Amino acid sequence: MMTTHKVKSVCPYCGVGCGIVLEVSENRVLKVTGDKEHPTNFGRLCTKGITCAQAIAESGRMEHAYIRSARGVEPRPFGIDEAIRETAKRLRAILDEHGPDAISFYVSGQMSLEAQYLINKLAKGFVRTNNIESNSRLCMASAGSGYKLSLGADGPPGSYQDMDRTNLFFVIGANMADCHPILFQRVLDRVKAGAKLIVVDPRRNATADKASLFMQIKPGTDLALLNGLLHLLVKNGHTDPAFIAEFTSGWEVMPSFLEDYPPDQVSEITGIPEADIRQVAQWIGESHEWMSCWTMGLNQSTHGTWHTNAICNLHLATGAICRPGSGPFSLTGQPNAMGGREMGYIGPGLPGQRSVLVEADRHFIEDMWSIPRGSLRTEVGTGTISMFQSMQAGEIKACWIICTNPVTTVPNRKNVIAGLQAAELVITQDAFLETETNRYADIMLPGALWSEAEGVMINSERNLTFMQKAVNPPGEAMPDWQIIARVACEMGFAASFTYSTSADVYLEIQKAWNPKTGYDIRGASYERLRETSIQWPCAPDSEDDRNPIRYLNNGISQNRKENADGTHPRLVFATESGKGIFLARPFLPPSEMPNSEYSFVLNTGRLQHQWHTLTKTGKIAMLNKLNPGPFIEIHPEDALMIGIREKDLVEVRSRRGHAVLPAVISERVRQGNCFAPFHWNDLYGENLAINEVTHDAVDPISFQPELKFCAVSLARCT
Ligand SMILES: Nc1nc2c(c(=O)[nH]1)N[C@H]1C(S)=C(S)[C@@H](COP(=O)(O)OP(=O)(O)OC[C@H]3O[C@@H](n4cnc5c(=O)[nH]c(N)nc54)[C@H](O)[C@@H]3O)O[C@H]1N2
Ligand SMILES: Nc1nc2c(c(=O)[nH]1)N[C@H]1C(S)=C(S)[C@@H](COP(=O)(O)OP(=O)(O)OC[C@H]3O[C@@H](n4cnc5c(=O)[nH]c(N)nc54)[C@H](O)[C@@H]3O)O[C@H]1N2
Ligand code: SF4
Ligand SMILES: [Mo]
Repeated sequence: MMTTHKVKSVCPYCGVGCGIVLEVSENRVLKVTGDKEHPTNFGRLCTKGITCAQAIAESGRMEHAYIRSARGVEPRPFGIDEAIRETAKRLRAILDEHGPDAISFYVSGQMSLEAQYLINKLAKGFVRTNNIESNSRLCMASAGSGYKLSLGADGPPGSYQDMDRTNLFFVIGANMADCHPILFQRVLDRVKAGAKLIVVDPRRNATADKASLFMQIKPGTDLALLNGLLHLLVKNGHTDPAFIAEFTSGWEVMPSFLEDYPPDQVSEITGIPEADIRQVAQWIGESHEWMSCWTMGLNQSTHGTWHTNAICNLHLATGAICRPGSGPFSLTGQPNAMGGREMGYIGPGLPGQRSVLVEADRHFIEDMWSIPRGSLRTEVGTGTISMFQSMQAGEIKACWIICTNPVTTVPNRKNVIAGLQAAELVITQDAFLETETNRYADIMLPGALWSEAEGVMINSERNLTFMQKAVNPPGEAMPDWQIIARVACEMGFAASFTYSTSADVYLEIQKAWNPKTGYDIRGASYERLRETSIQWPCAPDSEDDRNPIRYLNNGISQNRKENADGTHPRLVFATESGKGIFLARPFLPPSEMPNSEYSFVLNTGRLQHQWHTLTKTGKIAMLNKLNPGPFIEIHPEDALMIGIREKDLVEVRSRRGHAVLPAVISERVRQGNCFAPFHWNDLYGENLAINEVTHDAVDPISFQPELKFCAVSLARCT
């Protein structure tokens, strides 16, 4: 008789982080259901969640390591031990000959916390380079740097529970209905109970369809709107002067700065009717509790950091932060991007929300890793884009890519391809054999998938969920953390990378408690996590699984602050002064504006039933039926003007390259704008890759590229 058992885990797709239950029999997952006890989804799952186990088996998995004897030839399978030795030997040779900065790492928000921690430890502590980037640079870097400047530390101050109590949702640059579907269900439950839903987006997406008021903004003009709303809140007497006085600094300059954003001018810049701007300001001002949710529409911009600052300004000015039902809530893209940010896998980061640029942080981590003081370097790079440029220039000679597919997902991707071609050594570590990036690899290492190993993932609201192992990895595939640890050992760092289980790695991570930011997972042991998910800050002996509000001055996870008069403030932000900081951020146009030759604005993004580069969802019949193929959305007036009909092949051309996609004529986009999903790439046909076209100008603070806005021409293919 067939016996089945159940294991608990987390959905490996979006940053909502839904709990799942896998029904397993004879090394196969038979069924996936939502975990009714999980505080994120209470049993609900979207289409991707329900089907998430289907890509584990018979889906083109990489079951062995592969090595290419020369560029461009077919790779040959190798034993995993031999491939790990070869990887280590070649990395070590480059390190010895050219020094630490000849090596680079490009990693992912879809790896477990343990793998993210180890790769950063290897890069910064042992190879001793800060050349480590992750796909979060394309995703959450702006939200992270914005939070740090406004509130002192990365990560949202509130939690999903705010959604059950708020009176108004201000959703800007986020298509929650498609990209965070189960969280959006929670939003809609609250809307049914009377809360308002404001949606700001240039595209009338599925989220906008449910809005109480939809603002179809001109792309790239969000700063004018955000400043304009604060202008009206001030004029309407809807700010909270007591909160501003006690918990913030920098307000002095705001009223005069905001004078430049009267509603008539904001309407002119943004294309939103003045009455709507006034209405939304009135609603926000009158809402007892209100929260904002944003994602790539604001982050993927050359002013991404400023967007987060402008949102924080609104919350600090209305005192709607750090209390149930209110706060600036940046939604995370990938299932463990929050974990990666906490581990410091973007540029200068160190574990526990630390940075190589801060001496005390370096000393703490040097001691934790038992390396001499002064080992950690302070020279830092300028992001993913420039890392691939340094490869092209020959400065970086090796790149180890784990759990990400940059040949398709980095803007202006020709630079990525040229960088990989110029590098002496390209290592990819992926769960699947056929990916666009694997085509450029010298060594390919087979990673186990989420359900094939133990580990932890942390979602948008700082909630840690344990992934139990459900099945064995196929062939010689191995958990990512273990491949990293073994390569590190072979490189000569065995004293610091010998771990027998992921639990050992996690025990080390728990030491990274940071009393400055409140980052604290000391109380979230593997033993406890096996029973239930836990939200940080979580101090040892803490009994609550849920810790929904940060920056409380209770002296538990964060240092307690005392005022000169001996009193204790209720809230202390992670800034030097302990106050939230107002930052006046003027509206500036995007960096690449349309002109007569490239007269349209291209917007790119996601569809509900596919995931990024399709290595997983593209193999699932149910999902392919729902979102079958690529397209470009064009407004009917524009289509008429350039003579394009439904399904015609359209050439989308920019200064950098072109793609050819079938037309969908749609009023969802504004006139002058077009939209294409970026899911379908080289494996699905020629000229599909939209990142041939996109541009790679970056935000000067976060180094996040402006993926949501570039100038293109459109023409019917003849
Ligand atoms: N189904 C599905 N879900 C996913 C993913 C997936 O691949 N598939 N990926 C996950 C990841 S990693 C991420 S980062 C998230 C992304 O989640 P989202 O950011 O919600 O998704 P996107 O489609 O990238 O774009 C969001 C919205 O930004 C809008 N936008 C473009 N330009 C502007 C602008 O100038 N101003 C404003 N206000 N809005 C603008 C777009 O029209 C779009 O509606 O989704 C996660 N969830
Ligand atoms: N034009 C445009 N481009 C974009 C965006 C956009 O909005 N527009 N969004 C950007 C954003 S926000 C993001 S997050 C990136 C995402 O970009 P990527 O990270 O490049 O996209 P994925 O397809 O998720 O790539 C994950 C890779 O890891 C592999 N993999 C999956 N699970 C595992 C595992 O457990 N172990 C290992 N070793 N490998 C695994 C998959 O097979 C796949 O090859 O794209 C960015 N690019
Ligand atoms: S909402 Fe996100 S985490 Fe939840 S089931 Fe869907 S894809 Fe998975
Ligand atoms: Mo993302």
